Parts: sequence; C-alpha cells; structure tokens
Amino acid sequence: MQTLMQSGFQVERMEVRILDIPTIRPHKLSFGAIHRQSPVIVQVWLANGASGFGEAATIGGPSWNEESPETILHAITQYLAPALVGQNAGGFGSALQRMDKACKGNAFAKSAVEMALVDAVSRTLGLPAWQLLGGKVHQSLPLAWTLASGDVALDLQEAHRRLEEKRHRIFKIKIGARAPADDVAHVAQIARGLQGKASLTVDVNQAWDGNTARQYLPQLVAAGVSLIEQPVAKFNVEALKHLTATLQGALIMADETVCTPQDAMMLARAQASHVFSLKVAKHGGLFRTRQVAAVAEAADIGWYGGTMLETSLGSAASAHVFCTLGGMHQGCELFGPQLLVDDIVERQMPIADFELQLPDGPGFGVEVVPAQLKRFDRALQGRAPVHVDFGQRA
Ligand code: MUC
Ligand code: MG
Repeated sequence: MQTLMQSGFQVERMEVRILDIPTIRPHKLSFGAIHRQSPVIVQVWLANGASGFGEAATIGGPSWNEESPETILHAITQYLAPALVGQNAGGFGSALQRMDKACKGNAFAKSAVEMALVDAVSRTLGLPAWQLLGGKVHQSLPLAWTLASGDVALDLQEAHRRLEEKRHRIFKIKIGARAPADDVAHVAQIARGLQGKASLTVDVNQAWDGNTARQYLPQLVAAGVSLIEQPVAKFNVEALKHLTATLQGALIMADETVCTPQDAMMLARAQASHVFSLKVAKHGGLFRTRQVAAVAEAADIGWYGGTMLETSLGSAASAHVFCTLGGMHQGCELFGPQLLVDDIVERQMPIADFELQLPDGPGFGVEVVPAQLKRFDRALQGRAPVHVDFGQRA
C-alpha cells in the first residue's frame, strides 16, 4: 500500500494574503465600529498538485483579542509555513505539534494553516472535509443574524426583512458601547418589535464589570433576552460563575474566555457557563474545536457555532466541523458572508427555512474564485490597515 508521502501529500508551498472587504453597513461592537473586514487567506499546494484554502478573520485589528490580520500573516509566513514545508499534510496532529513548537499561541494563524491542510487533503481524497473530522451528524443548523447598526429602526427593519425571507429568527444584539441603561432601553425596543417572532441574544463583548452585569442582566432577561454572551471581561471567571449560578431565565455563554481546551476545562470545573461559543480561529483549528466541544459535551455545557465574520470559505470550514458535533446546541451564527459586500467563492452555502444548509465536499464544499482574491488583496490594492473607527462608538 502506498504511504501518504508516496501519494504526494507533502506540503510544497504556502501563500498568504490579507483581503479588505467592505461590510454592507457599519458593524458596531463594544470596542468600536468596523466598515470592512480583513480576512487572512492561506493557500497551500501539495506535491500531488492539489491545493487547499484556509482563512482566519478577526475583528477590528487587534481589538477582539491579541491577534490582528498583520500578526496572523507574519506568524504564517515567518514561522508556521517554514515548519510545515516538506511535511505530510495529512498528519494533522503532528502538523499541530510542529506549529506549537515553532510558535506559542497565535491560534488564529494556526487555524488558517490547518484549515488549508484539511482542504487540500480532502480534495486529494475527493471527500467532504466533514468525513475527515468525524462524520456529519447535522445536515443544517439554525442560523442567527447580528443586529449591530446601533439604530433601533434600522435593526428592526433588518430583522423583519430576514424574518420574511425565512433566513433568520435568532437575533444577536451587540451592546456594551453605551451606558448600560441605554443598552437595556435599546434591546427592550427591539424585543418589543420582534415579540413572539424571534429569540434574542446579546453580546456584551466583555464590556461590563461583575456588578454592572448583576444589575442589568436581569433587566435584559425581563425584556426577552434568552442567551447572554460574554457579559464580563475574559478573565472575570468569578463573575461568570456567579451569573451562571444565579441568573434566572437565560443562559450564560462564554466567548472570549473559552479559547483553548484548557480554558474549556477550567470553565467546566468552575461551572462558569451554560454554553460555549465555538470558533475555529480562537481554538486554533478544526481539530481543537472538536476538543473544546468534547469538554462541553462531557460537562453538560451546550455549544453555539460562532463566527469571526469570515467569508464563505472560513464559514464553510466552520460549518463542516460544527455539523460533526453532538451535544446540546443553540444553532450557529455563520452569517459573515451576508455582512460583506461580496464573497470569494463561486456559490455561497444555501439558507432555507431559517437554517444554514451544510455543504458537501470536496473540501469545504465551496470553490474559491482567484479573481476575487486579487480584487480584494490588500497588497495589490495598496490599502492601509485601518479597521476600527475609534471615534464612532455609539
Ligand atoms: C463575537 O464576539 O461574537 C460574532 C458576530 C458578530 O457580530 O461579531 C462576532 C464576534
Ligand atoms: Mg462574542
């Protein structure tokens, strides 16, 4: 029998680029507003001629966490790609070990590289990636949309259109930039406008301290919110634990706090969340996403298929791993492609009956269009890395 190396699975080379793609409207989070998204796209070529794509997107340069598009590009070109050239692309575990040895942390960068390896190997084998990731247990997942224009009338207009189109009936509202009482008033107005038609999540993106969360979260629950994402700082596990134990009528979801499988263990031991928001980038890849999900399932913690506002490439890769996961879930929010003015793939994943339909392969089941990569390539377009409007927080 041929070994994997004999069948040409060696990594030959990698290419990395930052794209700048405008959003359809400003997207306002607790730490600032973005007008464009800057995903990092990796392409890997194997000795057998196959190629695969991976993506890591973050939000607002280094505002969401420590990594930025620029550090992701740097880590890949300088450290991760050299550690993998000549190695077996199908040895996903040893590729992760080599990347960990070459580079501490930098989970987003590693996830983009691993994604490209999985894509290239799946394409060589003519299989959908979910086959390599454990097998599909979901064909579709409920799909949330994020309301983050900052304007009640616009948010309601957006939500009603999406309800009519049968695309979304779970809405996540971004809060934390304004005074908490103003945020509560904003959410309550949206909740009244959508009463009986949709379920509501809020994402505070770490903006509140424990006392603010204890005071205002019950008001959000009374307004109709049923899922509360990262109300306090990443490190504030004590407050997460207290809220998880005491808040009635809504679930507490960790996002920024749960990155590594070790974070997941720590939160599980502390019983400091009801749900984990899973994101391929912050976990450091598709396989580590499965590890975090395994901790969640063992600890009776639910999961939510999170996004970092990726294009259809990263969103499809995320969909492939999410569709392999058991345990309780709260649906997903892989709506990134719809927030961008244009995409980099031929055909987007279909949405029907409020659910994202999981694409079959080969690879992640989407075909990247090289001309679109060129069109949005920062280096080719001579654009500057500006991602957050610090002056416009409301
Ligand atoms: C986050 O923190 O969840 C996900 C959706 C969205 O609008 O922002 C992101 C990041
Ligand atoms: Mg979040």
